[in-house]
Amino acid sequence: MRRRLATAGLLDIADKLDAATRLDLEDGVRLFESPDLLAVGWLANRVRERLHGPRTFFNHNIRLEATNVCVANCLFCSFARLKEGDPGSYTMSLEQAWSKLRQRLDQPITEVHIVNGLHPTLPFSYYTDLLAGFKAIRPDIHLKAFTAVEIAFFADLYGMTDEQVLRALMAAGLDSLPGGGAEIFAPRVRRKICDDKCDGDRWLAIHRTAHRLGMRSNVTMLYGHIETHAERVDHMLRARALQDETGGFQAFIPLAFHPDNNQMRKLPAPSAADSLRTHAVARLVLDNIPHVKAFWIATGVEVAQASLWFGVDDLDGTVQEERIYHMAGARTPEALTTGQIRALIADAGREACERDTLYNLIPA
Ligand code: V47
Repeated sequence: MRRRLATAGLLDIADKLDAATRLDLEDGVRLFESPDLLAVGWLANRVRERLHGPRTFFNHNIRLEATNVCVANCLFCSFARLKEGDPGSYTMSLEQAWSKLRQRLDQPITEVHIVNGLHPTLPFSYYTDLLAGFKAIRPDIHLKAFTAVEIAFFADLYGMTDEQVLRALMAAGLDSLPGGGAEIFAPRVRRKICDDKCDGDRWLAIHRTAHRLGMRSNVTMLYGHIETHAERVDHMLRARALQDETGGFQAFIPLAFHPDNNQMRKLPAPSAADSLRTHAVARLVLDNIPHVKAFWIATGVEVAQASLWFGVDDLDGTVQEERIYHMAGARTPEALTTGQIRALIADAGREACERDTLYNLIPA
């Protein structure tokens, strides 16, 4: 393997990894630009197996997008509608939202993952009631809800600090923050693709506060549009720096850009090779974030399976009724059963482990 790593121009990086020396921006870019994808994958797999052996985590969750009305105009988004009443716009009543869980009381779901548009006129009580209502239906359910972009929007709209918003939502039942809205932290990219939502520094500051308040969270990265390899690595390094401070991130989740029905539809979707490499580089650069997740809805099931040999140890969950990716052209199923997830992990030669949101194992 050393000869192959040398030919790939990666021997010094392999030596750094062996010596537990951190990779820097230049190393990350070289991993993106090495011609030998399998050598990059081999290095990432070594780290993955050192951390998790063959274990591959997933959870039994549902997804809820309570409204797609959103004042932001992100170029990559196919889900949002600018105003209430625009064709395709919707806002669920609280009863409609709660019924998504109530209909499934026979299923041992452990998590509701909630992401919404930035709705300009709903009262703050809509969100606190939403959380409290889910807890009333299933007191033990974990509520992973509201991206940092939503938290920043609530703070500005309702005249609170970010911390006050987080505390109020926690009092209503919020358990952790999902990783959405991170996109690419670099200001050059953010200005072009999502100028009208919170910037990267505020996104990170909100997660810092959430961690200080005792919550865990995730961090995503939207890749395959206008960002450079250096901007991808820079994004990872900013997440790594916050993780050094707080230790509150559980998983890093690269999200493959889907071009249908949005303002960047002329761009091609990232290739399978790019997806495998991006997950692998994340595993190698992020030496302090325990899990790298392939969101199978975004990568496709086949790439998600292959990624389990490229640094990935988590596949998200059953999901059910996903809209953001399906409105952007995803051809993956809208849901998988836990049996199907177990089978696709086993088929990839890995060991399926059901977890809850905080990575406690759930016996099969
Ligand atoms: O922030 C929107 C992305 C994210 C598109 O924390 C798109 O466990 C690709 O954050 N093409 C929301 N991506 C989803 C998300 C997530 C997913 C799975 C697990 C977790 C977690 C979080 O979806 C947005 C944005 O980056 N997105 N539109 C699109 N056309």
